Amino acid sequence: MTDFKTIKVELKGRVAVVTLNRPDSLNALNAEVMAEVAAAFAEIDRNKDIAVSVLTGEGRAFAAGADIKEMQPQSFSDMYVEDYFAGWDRFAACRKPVIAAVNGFALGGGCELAMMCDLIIASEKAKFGQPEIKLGVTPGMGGSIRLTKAIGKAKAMDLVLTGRMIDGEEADRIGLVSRVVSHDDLMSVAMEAAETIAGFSIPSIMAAKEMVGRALELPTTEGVRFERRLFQGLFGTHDQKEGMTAFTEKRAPGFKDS
Ligand code: CO8
Repeated sequence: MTDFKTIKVELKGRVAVVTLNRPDSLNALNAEVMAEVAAAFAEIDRNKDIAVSVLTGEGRAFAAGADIKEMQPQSFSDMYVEDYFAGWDRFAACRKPVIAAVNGFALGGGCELAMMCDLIIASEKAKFGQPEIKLGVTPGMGGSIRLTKAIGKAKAMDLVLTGRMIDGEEADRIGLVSRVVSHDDLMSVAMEAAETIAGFSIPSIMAAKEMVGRALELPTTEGVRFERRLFQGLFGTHDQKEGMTAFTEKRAPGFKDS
């Protein structure tokens, strides 16, 4: 794995742990972080030995948003013509599951980054919010869409229009996160979930991620068809035979990711 300046990447068995590492600026997401995260996840997608990732932040933030100091002087054409921050779409397109382990502030682009992940496990110290309205702008990394799909219009409007922060408990109650856990247990719970997923067959892990992702975008009939095609396709794998044979033989499966 390449060495990076603004993130740390560690491999733990079949799990990649990626840590945003600009703690002095609360892991604010600048162009360099975006490029490094996109490059790291492109490598993770290509690496046959990695099944799943955990994304977290160093220090007291997951990420306190896009880097306001970097954005402040930008013009309309910097934003529009150069499509500033479109690189985050490359992260969102990662085909293997990503677990966000949200250790602190996840604000603005930080909340939007967590929502690009597949599971969100929050520390009870986590703080979520879309405070861009206070800066004279709005969410710009998919927050208005992903947040509204995750928690519904009434709750999304509350967060986007008031800019207020919510804690991990409230985020859990309204369905923004998968689980909330004590701060000290955050990484062990995230790793346990990651290792559980990593124990399965990579083609089925990727198919599961793809179909749940498409569920948010397709009408029901099309979504059900899409799911069925992927399900049927898995009958072309060794691991479907092995998984079902192991069940009937009352033994653990030996998956080969093929
Ligand atoms: N950008 C740049 N620097 C930041 C950011 C940020 N988003 N957040 C914190 N920092 C820096 C601070 O400036 C400070 O640096 P310094 O020590 O040099 O002054 C350092 O981090 C520590 O922060 P604070 O001293 O402010 O720490 P506090 O504990 O007092 O406050 C807060 C913590 C409440 C999190 C506070 O820092 C804060 O409000 N941060 C900004 C949160 C925010 O508004 N986020 C949204 C940003 S806009 C955005 O994300 C848009 C996304 C869409 C972009 C799409 C582009 C196409």
